[in-house]
Amino acid sequence: MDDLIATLPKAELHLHIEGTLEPELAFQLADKNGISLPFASVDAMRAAYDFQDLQSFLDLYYASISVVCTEEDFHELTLAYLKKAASQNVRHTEIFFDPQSHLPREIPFETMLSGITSALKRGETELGISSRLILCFLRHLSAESAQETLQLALPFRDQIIGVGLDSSELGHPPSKFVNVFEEARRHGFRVVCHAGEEGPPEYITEALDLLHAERIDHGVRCMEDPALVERLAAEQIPLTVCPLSNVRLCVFKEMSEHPLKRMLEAGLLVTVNSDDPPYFGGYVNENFTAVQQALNLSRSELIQLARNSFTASFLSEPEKQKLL
Ligand code: ES4
Ligand code: ZN
Repeated sequence: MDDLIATLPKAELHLHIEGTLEPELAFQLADKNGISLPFASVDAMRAAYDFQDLQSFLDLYYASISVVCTEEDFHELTLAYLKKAASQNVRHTEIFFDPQSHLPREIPFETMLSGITSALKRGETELGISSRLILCFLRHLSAESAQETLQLALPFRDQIIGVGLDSSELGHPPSKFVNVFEEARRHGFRVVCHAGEEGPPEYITEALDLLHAERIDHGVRCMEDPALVERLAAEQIPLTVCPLSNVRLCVFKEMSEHPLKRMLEAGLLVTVNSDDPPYFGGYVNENFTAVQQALNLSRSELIQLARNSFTASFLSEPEKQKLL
C-alpha cells in the first residue's frame, strides 16, 4: 500500500506555506536575521508540537514565522516545501499564504509575494510541479483588516488565483467577511474557506451561501448534519481534509475515529492534504498512510482520493486531463 501511495500522482490543495517551516530552517533563519526563538534547540522546538486545540497550535505557528523576513527567506521556505512535495509525487499544489501574519512585521506585500512566486516558478521548471497561490485572510482579525489586505493584493491579481479564510474558527463565522469576499469575487478571485474544522456545520453552510465558497477546507464536521452531507455530495463540493492535522489538534481523539472513509462512502468529493506538515507529523504521503492504516482503505479508495485531488483543483480541464 505504501508503494501505491508513494507512486500515485497527487495534487495538494490544503497547505499553508507558513506551516511548512521545519525547525532546522527556523533556527537557520533566526540566526541569520538576529531573531531569537523561544526554544533551546531544534529538538526542543519539535517537542513543543503537542497541541490541545487549534488555538494552541496557532499561537506557536504565528510565533515561529517571525524568523521569515526577507524575499530570499520566503523563497527558501517555499522551495523547500516544493522539493519535499515533488519527492512524494505531488504534481500540482495550491498553496495558502497569510499576508496578515507578515504585514505587522513591516514586510511589504510585494516582498513576501515575490519570494513565494519566484520559488513557484522554479518548482515548475526544475521540479515539474505546477502550482497556484491562494491568499488567506485571518478570521480572528477584523473585516476591515481583511479589506485592507485585499486592496494590497489587487495589483497582483494575476499571481493569486483565489482567496480563503483561516485561523481561529470559533466565534469568527464566515458571515463576518461577506463584504470582502463579495469584492474579491468581483475582481475574479476564486473562493475557498476553512469551515467545519473546530466550528459547527452551520459555518460550512455560511461559507457556501454567504461567501460562495467553491471548496471547503477541512469540512469534517459536516458529518454531524446528514442534510448538509447530502447537499455537499449532490453539489460535489470538494472538502480538503487533513487527517494528521485533525488528530494532532484533537478534532478526533485517534485516527481510527476519523470520518474520512465514511465521507468517501457518502459520495463526498474528499481529498487528503497535509495542512502544516512539520507541526502535524507528516507531508501528504504520511497523511495517506495514516488514514489507510487506521481506516483500512482499499487500493481503489486510495486511487479515488488521488483522482479527487485533481478534480477538485483550480486547474483548467485540459490541464487536469494532462495530469490525471
Ligand atoms: C491552520 Cl489547521 C489550521 N486551521 C486554521 N487556520 C490555519 N492556519 C494554519 N493552519
Ligand atoms: Zn488549514
